[in-house]
Amino acid sequence: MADLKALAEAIIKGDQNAAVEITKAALDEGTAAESVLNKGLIAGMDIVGNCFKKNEIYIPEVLIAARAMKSAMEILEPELVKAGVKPVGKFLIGTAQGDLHDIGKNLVAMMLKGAGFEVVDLGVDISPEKFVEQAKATGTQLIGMSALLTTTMPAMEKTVKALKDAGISVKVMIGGAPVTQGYADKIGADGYAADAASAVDVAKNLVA
Ligand code: B12
Repeated sequence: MADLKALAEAIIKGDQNAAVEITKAALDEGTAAESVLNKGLIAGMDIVGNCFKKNEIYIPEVLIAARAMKSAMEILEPELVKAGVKPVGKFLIGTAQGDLHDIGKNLVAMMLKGAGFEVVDLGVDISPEKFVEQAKATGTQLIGMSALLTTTMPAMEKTVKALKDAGISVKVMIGGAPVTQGYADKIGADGYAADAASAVDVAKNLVA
């Protein structure tokens, strides 16, 4: 019987080899891909997210855990597709127009992937027009925007307006060091989170 607790443990420790080996062994034994995902990978990332939220671990540990998760996901993904497992939701993310800071955005993308979302990462310096175009093209339910510069925050407001003007029914969540809940309220964004682990909770609530 594959040890999915050991898989979660491998993710928490960021042990890429163990994560890949246990995932392969579990699938070879006939364990359902969805169980491997939920009881192994997501369970591990959940703990990583909580420890990060409580400042018990820091960014490097999260990145190492995410790398282990990514390697295991490469093996698991084709099986999930075959089994028709639906993602929790689709999430489109990018940094605000003019903003090249992507470390926080990448962390949020990884944590949401870890929580079972299908993540489309548009990258950096995304214009309101591109967000609108990609929202239409992907049919996403949720968009995330990240800004680290006070000068790029207004681009978030423009993007929220552009999405509304285009009549796209999508929830928008924003974040980044200078961003606050008050700013999210002011520009009409649906959600805000101060860190990547809280972003998962906010995202889950927004698509629920
Ligand atoms: C690394 C860095 C850079 C790197 C970026 C590399 C990269 N690939 O990201 C480089 C060197 C390129 C850079 C460039 C610049 N930078 Co810079 N940079 C930083 C620095 C040191 C760290 C930022 C960071 O990565 N933090 C770590 C991440 C994990 O934190 P975070 O992004 O806040 O993300 C967390 C949360 O906010 C949240 N979150 C983030 N995004 C999202 C999105 C959603 C949807 C949600 C829900 C949550 C969420 O979750 C994350 C994880 O918990 C900061 C200073 C600092 N100590 O913060 C300055 C800083 C942001 N930079 C600054 C400046 C001024 C610049 C430049 C203009 C400098 C220059 N004169 O050229 C350029 C601008 C480039 C551009 N157009 O974007 C200023 C901004 C000042 C301001 N008030 O606007 C800062 C604050 C430095 C300072 N004290 O002056 N920078």
